Amino acid sequence: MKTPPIASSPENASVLRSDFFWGFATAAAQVEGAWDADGKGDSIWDKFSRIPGRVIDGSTNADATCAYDLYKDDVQLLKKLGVNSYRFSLAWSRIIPLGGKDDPINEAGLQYYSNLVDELIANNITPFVTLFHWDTPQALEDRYGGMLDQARYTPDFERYARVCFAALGDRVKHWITYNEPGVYTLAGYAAGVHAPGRSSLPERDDPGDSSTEPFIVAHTELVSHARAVKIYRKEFKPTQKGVIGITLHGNYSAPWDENDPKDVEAADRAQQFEIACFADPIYGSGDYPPCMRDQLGDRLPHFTPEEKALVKGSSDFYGMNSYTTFYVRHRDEPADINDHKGNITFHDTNKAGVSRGAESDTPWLRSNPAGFLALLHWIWDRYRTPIYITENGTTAKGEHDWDPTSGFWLDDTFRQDFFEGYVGAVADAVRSGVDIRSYFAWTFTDNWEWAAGYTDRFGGSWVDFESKEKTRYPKKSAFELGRIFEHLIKKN
Ligand code: PNW
Repeated sequence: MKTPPIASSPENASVLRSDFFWGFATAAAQVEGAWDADGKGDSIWDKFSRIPGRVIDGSTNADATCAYDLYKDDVQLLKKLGVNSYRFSLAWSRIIPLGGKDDPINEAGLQYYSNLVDELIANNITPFVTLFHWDTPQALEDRYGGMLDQARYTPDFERYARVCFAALGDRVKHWITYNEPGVYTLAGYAAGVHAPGRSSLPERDDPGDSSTEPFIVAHTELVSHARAVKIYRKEFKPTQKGVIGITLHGNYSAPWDENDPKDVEAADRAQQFEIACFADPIYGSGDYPPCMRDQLGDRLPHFTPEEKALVKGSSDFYGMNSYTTFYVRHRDEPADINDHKGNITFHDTNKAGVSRGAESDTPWLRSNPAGFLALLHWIWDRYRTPIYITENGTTAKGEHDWDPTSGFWLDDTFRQDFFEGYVGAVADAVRSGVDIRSYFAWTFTDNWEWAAGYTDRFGGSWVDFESKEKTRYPKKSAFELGRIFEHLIKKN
């Protein structure tokens, strides 16, 4: 793995296209709060977070950062940070409280998003809008099991998408259907640690089947994504002229022993299970990777010929979320029935004892710009599709103890170094021909980090969750990122 020069290096000056988008990303359930305001319905995360023991600090997202109320202030803060774009998601149950195709639309919910879009555009900030960032309407979960029922779910998602395109598409030109279908399926239906909290562990979770349900749900996401894209391209794109795609997560997997062909193969297989599972059907072969079929057999759904034709080519860009790198080792034993990762083990150090990177404040996340660079090349070489980086960022140790009354700002050197490294990788990849068109840092402000509650501070701004105003204090890295992109983006 090659460690790229840091972003601020002189050779990176003006390497990014003049219309490169940079900004911060958020998700509705993590920031909005106002969980029942103005007619909003429950999402599966509203319900899940109220179940004792599900969120590590016992918090719910009922308030989060109060972004629903504070959106005008937030747009001013974004402007001050100098971004040219902002990625956020729509809460389906705010727009259609019961979720279904025949259920009523909540005009107040739509109006909120319309106002947010207007406010962004008035401040020269381009909106990137995600339709689905994990918050399925609870009513659909209750009605038919949500995404487990592809036949009933898909028309509901199509109708929701159509309502959003019709209401916002005159101003929104960048659409993302799903955020990280892979994390939604594995955390929600295999591990059971995210909503809707199903798995093969009935003592703790709702009774599911970790060996089949994640793949059923993944299939539903792929097909319903493609149907929403078809609607956009046919009914809206001709006049609205926007682009639409999906965002996939993926970390880089490096072989534990680079001289062992079985580890080299295992590392590539890990990426096929995590990334190609979704990306091959859309950007590649049009089907699941053969190594997944080999291991999973008929537990992996089959695309009908119609589905295959629909899904292949159904994304105008590759939406990429990535955070870290793991060392991966092959296993000699046969795969467990509940294995979803390609029959491998993950390691923090490789055979030579080299660490996978400096520790953040989040156990799975370590800083590794070289792995990020390698992953950019892996994705580009395999799919040759323009890449929008839609999430990348980190937590940093010690931020919970920061004192906002200290009079000094939070000098988050760990995160500044992280950005220098990872954005340096973006610049390096672009210099060698990879087509990258955006970079969104995760995340705008500290927020409600799903099952980790308020214990993970990923923000570019520090939030005083104790204060009624949820006061935001920009961290130094947020300004540094602006300086970096000023250096990198070509001036017209
Ligand atoms: C993303 N992993 O999830 C989500 O899109 C965000 O909503 C979330 O807040 C952010 O990353 C930080 O966690 C991920 O284990 C969760 O590799 C876990 C992983 C990757 C992404």
